[in-house]
Amino acid sequence: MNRITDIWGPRTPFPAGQEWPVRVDLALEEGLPEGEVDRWVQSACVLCSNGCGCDIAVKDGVMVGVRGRSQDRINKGRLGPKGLFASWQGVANRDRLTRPMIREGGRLVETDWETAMGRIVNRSKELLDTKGPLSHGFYTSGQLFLEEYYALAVIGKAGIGTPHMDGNTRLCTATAATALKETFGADGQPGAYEDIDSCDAIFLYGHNMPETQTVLWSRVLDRLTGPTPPKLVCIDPRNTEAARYADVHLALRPGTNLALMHALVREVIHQGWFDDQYVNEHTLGFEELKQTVEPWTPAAAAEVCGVSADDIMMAARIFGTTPNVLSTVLQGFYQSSQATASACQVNNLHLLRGMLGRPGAGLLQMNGQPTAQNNRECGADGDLPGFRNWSNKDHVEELAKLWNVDPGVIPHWAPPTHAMQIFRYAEQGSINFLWVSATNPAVSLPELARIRQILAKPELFLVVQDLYLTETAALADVVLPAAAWGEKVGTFTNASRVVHLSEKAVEPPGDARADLDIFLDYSHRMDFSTIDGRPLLEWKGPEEAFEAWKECSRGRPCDYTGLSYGKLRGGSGIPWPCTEDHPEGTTRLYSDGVFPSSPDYCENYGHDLLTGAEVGSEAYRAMAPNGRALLKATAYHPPHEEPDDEYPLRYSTGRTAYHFHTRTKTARSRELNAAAPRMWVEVSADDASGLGISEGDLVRVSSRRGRIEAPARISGVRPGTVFAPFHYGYWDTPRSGETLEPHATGANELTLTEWDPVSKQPVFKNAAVKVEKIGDGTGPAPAPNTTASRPEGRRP
Ligand SMILES: Nc1nc2c(c(=O)[nH]1)N[C@H]1C(S)=C(S)[C@@H](COP(=O)(O)OP(=O)(O)OC[C@H]3O[C@@H](n4cnc5c(=O)[nH]c(N)nc54)[C@H](O)[C@@H]3O)O[C@H]1N2
Ligand SMILES: Nc1nc2c(c(=O)[nH]1)N[C@H]1C(S)=C(S)[C@@H](COP(=O)(O)OP(=O)(O)OC[C@H]3O[C@@H](n4cnc5c(=O)[nH]c(N)nc54)[C@H](O)[C@@H]3O)O[C@H]1N2
Ligand code: SF4
Ligand SMILES: [Mo]
Repeated sequence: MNRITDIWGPRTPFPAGQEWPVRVDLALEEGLPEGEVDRWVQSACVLCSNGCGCDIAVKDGVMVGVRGRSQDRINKGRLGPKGLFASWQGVANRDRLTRPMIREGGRLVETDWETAMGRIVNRSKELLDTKGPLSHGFYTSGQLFLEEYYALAVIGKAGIGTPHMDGNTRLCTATAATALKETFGADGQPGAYEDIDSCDAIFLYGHNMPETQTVLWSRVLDRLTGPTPPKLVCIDPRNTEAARYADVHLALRPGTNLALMHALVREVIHQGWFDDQYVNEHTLGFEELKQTVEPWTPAAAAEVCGVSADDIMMAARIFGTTPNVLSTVLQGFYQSSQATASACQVNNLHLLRGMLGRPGAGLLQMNGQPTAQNNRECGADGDLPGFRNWSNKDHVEELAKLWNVDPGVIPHWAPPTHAMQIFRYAEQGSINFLWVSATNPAVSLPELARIRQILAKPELFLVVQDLYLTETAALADVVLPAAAWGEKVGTFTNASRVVHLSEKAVEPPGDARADLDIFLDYSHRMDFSTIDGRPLLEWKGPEEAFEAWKECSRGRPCDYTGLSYGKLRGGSGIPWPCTEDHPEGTTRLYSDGVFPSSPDYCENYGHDLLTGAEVGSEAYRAMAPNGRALLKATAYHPPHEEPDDEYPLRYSTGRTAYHFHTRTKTARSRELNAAAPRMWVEVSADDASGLGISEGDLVRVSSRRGRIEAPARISGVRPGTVFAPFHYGYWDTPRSGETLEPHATGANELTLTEWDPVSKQPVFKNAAVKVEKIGDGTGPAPAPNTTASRPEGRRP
């Protein structure tokens, strides 16, 4: 079977309440029989937050393929196209970085570790002496392992003492974490993937699950094609694969999510579909919520969102009257206007109906990246380790005791610095040392012309730790070659809180070293120490780091104390919290209706959802939430940049099934690259005919920040909206006959420097643009003919 065109593989339908059947997927180097594989090494896929359990095939010391693990609760053997093709092909590659590099006379040249680390440590010590900790920033990932984040968190927070630490998780799931904190008091996914198996309706809020969690969608498809299919509601301006199966598709205007959510909540209240007793016993804020949504009749929302009032009422009826609804929320909400407020309304819908903590009644504030959850837990981003509250002195003291350092070193005098502000400080010159690990901001941050200028500043000492010489690495002062997945050991946690162990299958290429080893080496060379003068980090390897982390997590919502490397070997992944009392982990949170909101325990005292102003300890304590959840809401406001005469179209960005982010792995898989080899932009048939554009014509899309050029795909995107995949950086050369500008294919040339006031997540999904034709096409656009990007009117 061709798993490029058949993304989800063959169906294994099943009815509500039964277990998802096993189906084992396998990909091996062409022509290699399964029997000739030397070894199978346990792991899980790191190409999205689904975290499918898999075994890596090794032959002659090289990764040669991958097979799904039938015993894993997450995927029951299945893998999607990225897992099958890019997981191993994306790293077992000859262009990997194999030696450290340093900038000499303006050029990057290869060197040894001693020299490269020497440069880093010299600069770091000099800056700490002359300017202090605030000169240092760390920008990490959602793709490292738990052990690596924890090491980095201890280094940054207890070694250096800088609040300037964040991850690309800020671009990804900051809103998921924030919405959970605002509503329940702490991060932690309430629901579980198992909820798909028993739900009666599924709501997808800005989540293109068929393309972005392909194996999760296979699970949904197996329910949809089974004897008791759930209802499906899809909220997305494009004609996604999910929209095809939907009972209601709300193809709203990008940037209007909150207006729609207000109408759904209002209907559930007005029709009396909410659970009075649950609301009284387990929540606070019902009256304010009711007032906030009151103006949002279905007709009012229909007008703002550009959808029909009947469809809104139908969606509300499904939510309000179906016994068990599963909701999944992702970037169409998190990267759009009023992100946290919109995501909180999804939490509110579930609270109103008391739909949490039982099979099928699931809430998934989704993750995107494979290990985003761990960065949030371990605190190498803008969180404190173990979901601790930076404005709670006792929490900070707990950490200081654990690490045996002075609490004053741990930055907690102000909120941690978010990624967009870190880049701003680098722009202004207060941050002079920026260490970027496992992320490619020169392609993935908004307003790229500005980001390039910041990264290239001579006053900024830039360290980049990656597998490849990326667009970002090309601007670095020091480049560190990292070992990849399959070349190192560690654990990570998926969007369903399920922890997997990934073992080492092969040696890293050349001198490349595991990220953990690099961080530990830096800590030793910097002489970071405890109060007693012992080295701050004495771990010998990942397992010791994991054991240390378990202690840090003890008693917190993400309690790992019942887990161990030994326990994670052999079987399935295990969901946290996992403790002595719950040795097999916990599938769903909040079954008892008790939330982690008590002031001494909560991760955060919350914010005003409109402005982001902090609530503060006193005001929070005065509310006495004590185990109840908060029904928070705020008024709708239109997106910051709306279409006008000059820029009349709405611009939104996102993904295709065939590529992962900036393509460092997927473009190195022959099969995946062939499926989506070059940049394209999607316009509706209506807009195309108005602009005189035919399929494949070269168009220029411009915003107030820049422009891109690419062939047009006439797709099922909502009229008035232009969609661009953000995967394409600047290594792509134009086809003969095309004259493209140097940065013409980066979707983020056009996006704006703007973020949600609460989660600080950048707004990648709303901007105003204009489109003009600049050349005739030479054939169809190089866009996939499957999924949401397929040509308008085409059915697979
Ligand atoms: N194939 C593939 N899979 C991936 C990834 C990848 O790069 N490639 N990345 C992983 C990561 S890190 C992430 S974060 C996830 C992201 O996964 P998703 O969130 O599913 O992916 P996106 O394409 O960013 O956005 C989802 C949808 O939002 C819609 N949308 C745009 N604007 C709006 C709006 O204003 N309102 C609403 N309601 N919808 C809107 C878009 O049409 C799009 O279909 O995917 C993960 N999985
Ligand atoms: N316009 C627009 N922009 C977006 C988005 C969007 O929807 N629209 N989505 C945003 C989201 S949700 C995300 S998550 C970001 C993703 O954006 P990025 O994080 O910039 O994307 P990646 O290409 O995944 O970058 C990861 C880098 O880490 C390297 N790497 C992989 N594994 C390892 C490892 O083990 N060690 C080390 N040291 N390096 C490793 C890879 O080679 C790659 O260069 O983009 C964001 N930007
Ligand atoms: S669904 Fe995600 S984790 Fe699973 S194989 Fe695909 S990319 Fe990997
Ligand atoms: Mo993401």
